[in-house]
Amino acid sequence: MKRIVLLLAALALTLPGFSQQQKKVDDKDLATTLWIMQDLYPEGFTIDIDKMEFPKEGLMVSYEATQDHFDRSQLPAVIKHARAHEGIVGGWRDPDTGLYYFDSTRDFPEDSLAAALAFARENGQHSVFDVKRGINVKSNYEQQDIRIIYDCDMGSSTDDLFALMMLYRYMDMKRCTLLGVIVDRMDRANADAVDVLNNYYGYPDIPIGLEQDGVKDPRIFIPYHNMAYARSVEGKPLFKRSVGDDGEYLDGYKLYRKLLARQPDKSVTIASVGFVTCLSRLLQSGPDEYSPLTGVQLVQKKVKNIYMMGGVFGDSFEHDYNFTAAIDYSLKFFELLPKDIDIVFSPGEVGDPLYYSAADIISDMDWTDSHPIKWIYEFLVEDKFQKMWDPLAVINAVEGDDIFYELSPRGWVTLTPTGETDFEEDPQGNARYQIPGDEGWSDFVLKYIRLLSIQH
Ligand SMILES: [Ca+2]
Repeated sequence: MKRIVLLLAALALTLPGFSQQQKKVDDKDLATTLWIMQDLYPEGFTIDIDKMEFPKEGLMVSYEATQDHFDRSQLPAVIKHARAHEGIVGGWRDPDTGLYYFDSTRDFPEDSLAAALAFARENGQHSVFDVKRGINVKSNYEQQDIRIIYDCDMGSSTDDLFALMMLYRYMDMKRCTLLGVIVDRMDRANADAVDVLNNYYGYPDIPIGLEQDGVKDPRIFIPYHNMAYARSVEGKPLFKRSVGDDGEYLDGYKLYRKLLARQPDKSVTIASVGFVTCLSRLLQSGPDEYSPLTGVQLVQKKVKNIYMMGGVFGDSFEHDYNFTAAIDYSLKFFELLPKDIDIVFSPGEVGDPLYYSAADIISDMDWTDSHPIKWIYEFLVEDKFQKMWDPLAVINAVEGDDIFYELSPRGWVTLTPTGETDFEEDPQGNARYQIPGDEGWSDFVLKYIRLLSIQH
């Protein structure tokens, strides 16, 4: 009978108005109630025990001090710690042991992911729980020296912008170093757009290269390239720049050569989410002022791996755009790329279900009136959504191959003159491709991108 009464008490916690009526809950009753809540919330819960409310947002990290508390007799210690700190208790079931754990928990604002992750690592916690999105963000990654060159066709689809935004956020989280950005879509306005983003996200000195002999008149989905020249009603530039209107950009392949020459051997990861014209010209290049090596030798010596948005594999019937837009360059790229460099393809079908709507984009950026991506959505593309293709190559490049993705077996990829990517399985091969995830996976990845989107 008592159990039923307590069950009802625990249920009442979910009712609005409960907190008003019953501000103070005796710690003894609270312990019993929390104990019963494991049956009510088999998936876990987070509760503010001072207000007796379920927080609606925030990033939750357990304290190390209350680790391994799963027994009824340990609950008073959890409550005592929580009362002395943020007053938040989390409960969750470990799927491996089946045990239900209770922790005193610290909450961070949802735009403070870097701080939450740092605290999680200090406290030996594997993850940070985002209450609003219902996702866990891993914190126990191995801190690696990941040096990335980002190669994009900025100025058309906005997923190139979001992928770059993620790289800045990964930089904030000390998870990678962005060595440079290559813009493989001709027209300096596209490089100027990157100049804006570099400044906006606090990395004004990241070098930018611009393709000067690439795809002629590629199609443009969303004409946002003029964002760099946006003005206020008073005629002042809306966004800060560091290269500016008079500055110059190195030719894309030249910047590759300059950056690669200075890096340790086999240390550079390339995330390529546009055309491969700059990469192709790099591979066809000869010695110059930056390096006595040929392009092929330089890539072989310095590049560790490539994550590339493009290709059509498996059952997909979609046409590839990134390779076919400049097929001669693409064929050269596939021909010249040294065979010992790992390459992971991210085919369009993996990102197809990841719709980021204009309304969600604008609302995720409601913390500021001045934001270049928000500006695009407010003034140019109000009613559209964007599929998040390009971030998938970037996430893979930073998070590694074992965490987010199911990858194909190894093999070799050859490009046909009509732009098909033929895959031949071989355990010795250098190529793999991402396998599309299920609905839950797509939902999780989109939420993760959105969580990074709101950081500032
Ligand atoms: Ca792209």
